[in-house]
Amino acid sequence: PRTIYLKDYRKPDFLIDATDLNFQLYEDGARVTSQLHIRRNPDADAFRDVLELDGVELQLERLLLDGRTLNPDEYQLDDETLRLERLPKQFVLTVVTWIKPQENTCLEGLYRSSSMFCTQCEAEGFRRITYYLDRPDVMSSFTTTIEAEKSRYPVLLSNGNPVASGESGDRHWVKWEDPFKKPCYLFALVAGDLEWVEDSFTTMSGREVQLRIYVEPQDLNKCSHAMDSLKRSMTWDEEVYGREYDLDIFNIVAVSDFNMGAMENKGLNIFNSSCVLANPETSTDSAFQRIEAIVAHEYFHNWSGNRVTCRDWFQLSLKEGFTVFRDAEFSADMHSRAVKRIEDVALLRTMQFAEDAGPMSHPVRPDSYMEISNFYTLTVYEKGSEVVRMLHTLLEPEKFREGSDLYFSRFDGQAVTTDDFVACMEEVSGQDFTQFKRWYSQSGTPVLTVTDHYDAETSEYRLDVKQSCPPTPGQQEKQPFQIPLAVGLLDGSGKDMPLTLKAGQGDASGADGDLTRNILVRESEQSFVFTGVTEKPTPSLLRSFSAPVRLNYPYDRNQLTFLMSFDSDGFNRWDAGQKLAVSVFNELINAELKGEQVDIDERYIDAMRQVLLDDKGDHAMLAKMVQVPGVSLLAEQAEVVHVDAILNARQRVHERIGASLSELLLSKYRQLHAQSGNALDSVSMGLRAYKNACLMLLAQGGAQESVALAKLQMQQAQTMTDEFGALAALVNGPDIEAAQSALADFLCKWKKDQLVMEQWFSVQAASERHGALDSIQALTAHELFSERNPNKVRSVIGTFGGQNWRHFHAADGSGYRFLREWIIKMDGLNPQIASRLLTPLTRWRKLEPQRSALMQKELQEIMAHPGLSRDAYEVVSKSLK
Ligand code: B3K
Ligand code: ZN
Repeated sequence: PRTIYLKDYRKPDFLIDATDLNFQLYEDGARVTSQLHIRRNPDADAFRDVLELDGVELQLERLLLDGRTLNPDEYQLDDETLRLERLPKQFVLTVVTWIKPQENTCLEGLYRSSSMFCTQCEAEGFRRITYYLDRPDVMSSFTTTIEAEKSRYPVLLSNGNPVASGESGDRHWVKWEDPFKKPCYLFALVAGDLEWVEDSFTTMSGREVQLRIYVEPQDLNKCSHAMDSLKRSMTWDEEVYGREYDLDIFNIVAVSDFNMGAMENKGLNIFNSSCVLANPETSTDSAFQRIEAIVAHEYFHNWSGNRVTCRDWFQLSLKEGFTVFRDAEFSADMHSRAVKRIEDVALLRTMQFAEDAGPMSHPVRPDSYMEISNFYTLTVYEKGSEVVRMLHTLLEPEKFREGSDLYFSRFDGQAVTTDDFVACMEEVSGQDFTQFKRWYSQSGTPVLTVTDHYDAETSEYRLDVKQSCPPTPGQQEKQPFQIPLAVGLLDGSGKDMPLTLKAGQGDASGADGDLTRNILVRESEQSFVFTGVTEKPTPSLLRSFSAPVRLNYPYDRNQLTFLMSFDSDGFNRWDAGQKLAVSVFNELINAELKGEQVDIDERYIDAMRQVLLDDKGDHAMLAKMVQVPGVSLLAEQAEVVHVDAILNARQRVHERIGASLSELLLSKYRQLHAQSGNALDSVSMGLRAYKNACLMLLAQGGAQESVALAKLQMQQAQTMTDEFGALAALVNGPDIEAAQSALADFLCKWKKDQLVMEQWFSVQAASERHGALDSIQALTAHELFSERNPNKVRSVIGTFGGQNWRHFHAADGSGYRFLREWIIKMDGLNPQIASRLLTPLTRWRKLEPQRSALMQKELQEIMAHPGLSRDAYEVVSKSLK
């Protein structure tokens, strides 16, 4: 496959001013007639009179130029392009293609999901619908007419507003018009027998918008949460960014077969049903929160993505990083800011850091790709969001808002770059972001190594900061980054000391006397001196995770327990606990590798005890504080991953928590259970989260009491959070029979609900006890499993490879072999899904030698497979390099 480079970007030679589409949908295929109003691009870099339209798996039936049918010798056709030369300055091209949505298993372009037709065009799916300039910098006015059998497809939807409709015989049609120009990746169409819930929203300028969520009839009772979330998002974007919705209609459709979470098509968002449908009986609190965030994310794209879009796919983070930042701030405003930050950073540290240290490592703005679908990554999304967050920190909220206003007004209706975005932030703030922009171009996770020195005589406290960044593919040497490092200094009683930075010793945001300052690290080595520091402080560094870096500071465990109790920064209180836990784990792991026995440091158990004794803290936060670091985090932080040593250490820690803290966990559980109820507010959710965390710790610690409690909780549960929390505790608890019978009961109760069953699949696939390879194989043979449904594949195969460390990494290589077989099977059906399943195997270099060799062997097998997709080829070849 060919590699595409950012440096080769050229403006399009032709523009498509208007795109008129007509779809005739049948049971055996679809006829697409498109009329393209094309003209030469006056701003083309060096105009070439060759029109190359993208098209994949299309059957071309007719081609007309200004109404005249072209003969096959007047154009060239190959597998991926339709080429025309010697064209007039301006013309209408009519293209008629026949496509087969029924046979489309890659779920890009137009395909069938249950009994409906739907589309997914980002990034390059539109070329599977008709020949087109399938690139985001070609923006066009779309009209879409959909014609289908009336009884099977009473609902016909596309972007914009319906402007006409009609019937003839058993068929009917609807014509949609989108008043906003858009690139074709934002095109959408849905046809099906759907029902809907409806609501409305009045925008800040008083316009009335009709809101609808379309679902299959059985899901009508699962729409209200998404609808409420949508209205909250609309209000928030008006209040925080001054952004108003711009069409008269906003539609959401839930589909069950979908490659990702959701898609922000103009005026017609299409969602994976798991990311929009919820009610308390069937959905956990985490699902509620995830749905709220995704609904918001897709809605926010209407400005950050649709009104202002990307020039090319290298700029993907322009819309994704910014929109993730926007949805994270929205969630922080709706719930607990510290808890949201903890969740996001935990994801970044376990998954994005691993990606950035692996063979697919790439900058937030990549400079090359083979298959763009492989670049919808944690780096582009989550690290991209961290980069926008740092700009927000450097500008502070008011200036940042000015910058975003400028960005939206200057580039409205255009396709632009991350440089254009940063330029707006420079312009309003007067800051120079030349160095900052390395965050977009350099890959890898920077490492900050901090040491300190206190001088009692001068009352000066100095931080010595070194930064470095490990080599990544294609980037051996790195230039220093500009890093905002948020610092607080605690006195002996745990109070923040006012901070005064010594003149001439680097910059920091804020003012002298502030309790947190963002010092600006710009050099590879740099010192910062605080004056008037009356006693030796305990530093609280990288507060709220002010930059996406690894921080090394030689904390001793007493300092960490001190920070856990007293840090005024909630995120850092949690992080101190994490650091303490990780250091205890590393001690256990290293001892085991040397064949030694060490005791678990009592200070860790004591710190957990203190958390459990805390009666004042926020429950959602305490639930995070009692969590034991997962295998993925420990693996990411290790130089070489010794799976058995990590699993044994976790086992020991859980048993020890069980032995020392069961009484306390039990009483905490009972106390929280009595209070938690089934309301859906943040406080009740926090109570349930904490309660279920206690139950899980009891189960993992082997406490027999956990079995009876979980059974009872499951029987009496009025919310899925309680029901599933109990099931998970049984599945991870000491009584195998109790777990089996709970799984059977749960299946019996919920087998009609696909989304609930996906949870049932994944709780088993992740389980050390119930997820041995033969059980996983049985799950893939289950009647409710389907290899055509990405959610099912993710919940079994994806969960097994990503979370089930014990069995996926079985020493005989059976887990690796199983995954390889599934990757090859899926690659023939759905390359995007296959490519995602590859991730755990790409980490082979970090494993100890035996496992590493076994994993490498499977990658080589995949590589040798004939007809491998471009998606899988890119990941496998880069992983083996
Ligand atoms: N923009 C889509 C992602 C499309 C992925 C295509 N492979 C969802 C989102 O980020 O909002
Ligand atoms: Zn997005």
